[in-house]
Amino acid sequence: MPGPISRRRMMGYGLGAAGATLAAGVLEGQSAGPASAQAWPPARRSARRPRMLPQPRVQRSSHGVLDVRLTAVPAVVDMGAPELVKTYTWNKVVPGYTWEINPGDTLKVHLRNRLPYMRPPKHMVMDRPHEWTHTNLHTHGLHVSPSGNADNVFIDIPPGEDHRFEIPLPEDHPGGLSWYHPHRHGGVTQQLRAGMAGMLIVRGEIDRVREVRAARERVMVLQSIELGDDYQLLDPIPFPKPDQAFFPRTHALYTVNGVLNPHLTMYPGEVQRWRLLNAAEGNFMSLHLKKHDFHVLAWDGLTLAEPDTTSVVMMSAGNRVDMLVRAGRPGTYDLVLTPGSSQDPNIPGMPSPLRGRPAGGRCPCPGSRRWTRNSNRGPSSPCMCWGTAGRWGCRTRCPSMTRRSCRSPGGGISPSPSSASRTTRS
Ligand SMILES: [Cu+2]
Repeated sequence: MPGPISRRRMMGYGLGAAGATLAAGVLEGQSAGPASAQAWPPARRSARRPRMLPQPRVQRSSHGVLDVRLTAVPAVVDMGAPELVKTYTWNKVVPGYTWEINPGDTLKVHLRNRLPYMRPPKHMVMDRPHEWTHTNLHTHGLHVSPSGNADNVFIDIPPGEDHRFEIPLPEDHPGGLSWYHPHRHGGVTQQLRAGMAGMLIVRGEIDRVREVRAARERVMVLQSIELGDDYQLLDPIPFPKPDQAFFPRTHALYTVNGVLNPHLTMYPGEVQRWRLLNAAEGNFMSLHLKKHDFHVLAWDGLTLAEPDTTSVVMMSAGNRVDMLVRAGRPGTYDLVLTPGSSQDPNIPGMPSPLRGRPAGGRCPCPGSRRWTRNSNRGPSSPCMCWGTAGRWGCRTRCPSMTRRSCRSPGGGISPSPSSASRTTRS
């Protein structure tokens, strides 16, 4: 691992260019799958939007211990979507609280599973969704023991039961970003797409660099919350029919700290430290801030030898990025999030939000073989085409689909996303 960024390396290092609008879109698709078995309170309209970027509540260690209670529980959450969202949460919030801890500390978690009871499946197949309301805890990124009552992903906590985890961190644990999420096989995807994830910050040397310490910190947990027609989490379908998905959904909400399209304000010239996590299940997320650069300090909790200046960061699922951003001239700038997925939507059982009536037509993308358009949603509905060269091709919205935006070789995220505020995924 490269050494931490020293103060000397930081000096004379100019940060590039403001007020930023975080853009995380709503994807509309067609109805899929049965209603959830969960009995939700009646849906109400969501309030106030757009809104300022909230920060998850922080739980800090004291006297060498971070002792928290973590409850897996269904809740109704206001994400700024057209309706309130009914989903599974940690402690009734999405994302979960931010945990902040020091090297040598012990993390104690009293996990209570209050998700709905499920009957054991008649035909349990290991690689299909099963017992998705059982849970456990993984501290993704921590260099800790994977056995006993520590970061043991084989622990099973059925609904109604509790478990006490005790996870000591080594004294020489590097500072950086990790995160926590359920890792109980059979239900990981279901609980991640519900929103059960939180940031886990280990403080360390990088935090003591004066320029880094001076920057105001903002945590940004990027998620893809997958929901049915009524904005409720749907149950998985372990044995889907050809036109069904394992994980049915009609809405995918790309949220930042649990809300859609939040706004963030900075003073001109102000430097902020943005600490990002891609907690979406199986989604890449590409990010860039209009007319600004990112100065990346660390990836996945590993501090770089020197800041890496870039205009785009591409985060795979589970990636964490720590960066400095300097606001430029006064104005409003979009922080554009372009999601993508390696899952080919043509494979039966794979989640496809765009499983609409194929409208036909010749695909406008060079070298591609198929073009499907969700014809129910009018001319601005998302469409996509798949290249023959790769597992997945470009995706953009019909009206602006151009040759240029489709030229990513072998598939990939379109280099010129068509919309800042509405985004699509496979
Ligand atoms: Cu993980």
